Amino acid sequence: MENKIKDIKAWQILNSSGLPTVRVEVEADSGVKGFANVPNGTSKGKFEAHELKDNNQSLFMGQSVQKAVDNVNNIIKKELVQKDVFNQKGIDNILIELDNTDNKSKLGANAVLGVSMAVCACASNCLNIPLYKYIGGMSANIMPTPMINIINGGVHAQNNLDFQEFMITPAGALNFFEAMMISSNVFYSLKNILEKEDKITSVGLEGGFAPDLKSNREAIDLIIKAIYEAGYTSDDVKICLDIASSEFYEDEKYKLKGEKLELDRKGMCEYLSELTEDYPVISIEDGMAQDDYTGWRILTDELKDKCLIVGDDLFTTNPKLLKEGINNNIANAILIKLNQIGTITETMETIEIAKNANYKYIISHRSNETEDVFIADFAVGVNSGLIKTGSVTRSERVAKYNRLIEIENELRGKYLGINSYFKNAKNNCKRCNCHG
Ligand code: 2PG
Ligand code: MG
Repeated sequence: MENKIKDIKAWQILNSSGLPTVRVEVEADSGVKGFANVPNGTSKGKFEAHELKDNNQSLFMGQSVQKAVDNVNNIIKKELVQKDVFNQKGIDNILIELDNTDNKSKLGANAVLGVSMAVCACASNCLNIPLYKYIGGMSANIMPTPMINIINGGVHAQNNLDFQEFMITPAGALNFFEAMMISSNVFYSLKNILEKEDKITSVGLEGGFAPDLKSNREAIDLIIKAIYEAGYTSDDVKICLDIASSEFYEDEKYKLKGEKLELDRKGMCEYLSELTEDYPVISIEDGMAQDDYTGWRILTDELKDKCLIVGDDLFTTNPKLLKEGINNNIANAILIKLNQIGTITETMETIEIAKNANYKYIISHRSNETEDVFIADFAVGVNSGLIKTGSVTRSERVAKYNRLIEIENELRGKYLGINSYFKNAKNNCKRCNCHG
């Protein structure tokens, strides 16, 4: 069976931050189309694939992506027309060779990924099957557990919190929809608490609240209080953190504004370790900076049996970097972002490497998103079991959750909850006496 690509078009659209990104349409011979929008990061890893921007200050303050769009319309299209839309790997390899750089800097990862995703979407539409089924076939049967961002800090908000994302994960939920209900209940319980304490309830880039607080610990205390006031316990709802520590690592020191601390790598490791003792923290992402490999090794040794140690900036979804990390016993989980590497095939390769090494893999959004729900289907298709895609507010985030609700209704997929991914999870809540 074959269905050749007839046409490829790209144009600029706006992302959730009101800045331009790439949208691609791929049309097959049969007239069936597939679309994809490319997301963009704010706190980017050093080794991420390159997002090509025009750097012309008179166009969207230098942020326009017309060059990437032109690369799709003029260079990529010529090479892919008449190619079989079902040959994802072959198409991705043509894209990789055409770019021929280590980080997709010639054509732009935004151009390349837009095409790779739109080809995949077009192929599933040609077969008239849902995208998750096209990606995962019969083995796509697990609903992911969401990690839901309820407080934003770091470079995702204009507040004084150092950590970028304070998330909850409803461990006790029976299914995906219930997980969303629990998360929404805790979100509104937190809103109530913030209002009572006269704190602002405006939100950051990913839809979590962005109050000014005294410390990262205060943020976690408020979340614990919100969990209990919503009628749950730390058995039902656990905490995940994206420390995004590369953003505050300077001169080999971790500089925490709120706590007014300057920690060396050992100190930072102890600080994080204490958080896991005091709170039901089940996942720590980028606890150490991308340049602090020694710090990563210490952190992994210390915490690998207690929680997920997730590499985001550290691995940037790159198969080589992940292999290196595995060989050095660094982390035990990886965050997967398609635009960090630039094609579906390479992303799948990284996931295979993670699976074989028994590393967990979490499918993730970017801080600047669109209404595209590709990653919801992708998470189910690759059986990730875990997804991080923002708060329960802001439509570009909620669109992914709503797609997952739709998939759950259709698939009746198994929902495992985070405890099944991490059996050693503890229910500690030593510091916070809010629940009596
Ligand atoms: C992260 C992401 C997504 P950004 O660090 O994990 O939450 O943020 O897209 O800004 O890199
Ligand atoms: Mg991150």
